Amino acid sequence: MSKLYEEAKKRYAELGVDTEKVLEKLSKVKISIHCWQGDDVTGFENSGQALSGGIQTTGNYPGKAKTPQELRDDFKKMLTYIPGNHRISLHASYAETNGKKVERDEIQPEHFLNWIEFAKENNIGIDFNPTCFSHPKSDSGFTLSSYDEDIRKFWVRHCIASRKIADYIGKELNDKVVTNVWVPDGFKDIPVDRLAPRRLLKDSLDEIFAEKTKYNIDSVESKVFGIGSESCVIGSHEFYMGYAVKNQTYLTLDTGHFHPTEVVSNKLTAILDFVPGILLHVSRPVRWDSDHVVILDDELCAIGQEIARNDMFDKVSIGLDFFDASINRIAAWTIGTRNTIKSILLGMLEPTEALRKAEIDGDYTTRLAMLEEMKAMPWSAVFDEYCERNNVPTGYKWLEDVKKYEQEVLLNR
Ligand code: RNT
Ligand code: ZN
Repeated sequence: MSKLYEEAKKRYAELGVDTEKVLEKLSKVKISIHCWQGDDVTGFENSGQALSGGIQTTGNYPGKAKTPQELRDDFKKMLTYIPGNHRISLHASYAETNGKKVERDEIQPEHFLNWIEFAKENNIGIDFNPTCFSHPKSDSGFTLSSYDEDIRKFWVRHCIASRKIADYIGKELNDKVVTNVWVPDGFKDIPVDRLAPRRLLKDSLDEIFAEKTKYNIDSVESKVFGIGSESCVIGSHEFYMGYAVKNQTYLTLDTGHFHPTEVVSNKLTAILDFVPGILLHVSRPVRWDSDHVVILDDELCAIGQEIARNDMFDKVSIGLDFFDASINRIAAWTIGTRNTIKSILLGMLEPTEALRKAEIDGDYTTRLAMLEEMKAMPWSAVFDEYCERNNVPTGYKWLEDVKKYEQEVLLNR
């Protein structure tokens, strides 16, 4: 135990916070780390199809993973910098088909056996996502809400196949797998009919979720706009919130998918009691982009506080969704994931009961004073201690190792 930690432990104890209990609790929090930061959302279909669906990676940083093995190597490397035990979120487009062309509506569990093996070896869970973009059948900008019945049905079949894969994975790992449905559907310019496509999307979702699954958990993700869907997104927040409440699916809240002054931290408690669970896509919006690398900003801290204060860990699944191709991808993953863990730790280190008491008593002076003092508490010593106990680097040390890996592995690709 470091001197700094000992000191921090005392300081927190004075406020009634037991850092040992916090570290114990933190060790149970699993982050669902997205696989797609490692290869710029390319996947392994080798179709030559560019990333589409109104999301974009920019930058050409060398060393991106081009094969499933490279992606797994990089993911594994990244995990050595992350304290705790976590999960990997896969997209259907990361299927391994042995060079054979397998259409998206025909993917099978067998195409994910290497990923299952990888998860078992590294003792991590898996979450899943159908891939309804970067495909000729999504070129019109519409998938599950398409007026073209062939196209709509194709994507329905793809999502059903994805759920079956998720269910299989769950059975293999004896674990729940959250399958997140996000579609890019929307209009660039002002549509005449917003209702019909929304009804089509609803019908598609009903068809997709018709069959019961055992290990799979369904979730639906909204968006406010995308590139090419600036005027109307079919799967908007109200649409999916209504759908999730009515059908009791999980609701995915991507922190990059709302208006600039709207925050997900304020939505968690509003929705929590009306859905079986929430999947977070922790991200960072910057102007048109919803997917910058997550930094430890006010909103991230507020999310950590909300989850910790209300002990929502059972109902909120914390997933990540960002992709930056202009910096070292392993570093991007590490920064965003460590920050997310830090935000949870910060939330847990709060003397919530004392703060709540001040609030109930109407003593907002104390509440504000305490909240501000908390910002300068020695929480980083607690984070370092957590890293040390988990045998992962503290401070900047992970970066040196990333640079070494870049020289030895990434630049030779
Ligand atoms: C897109 C959604 C979606 C994707 C990933 C790749 O705006 O956020 O979650 O980013 O599925
Ligand atoms: Zn997302």
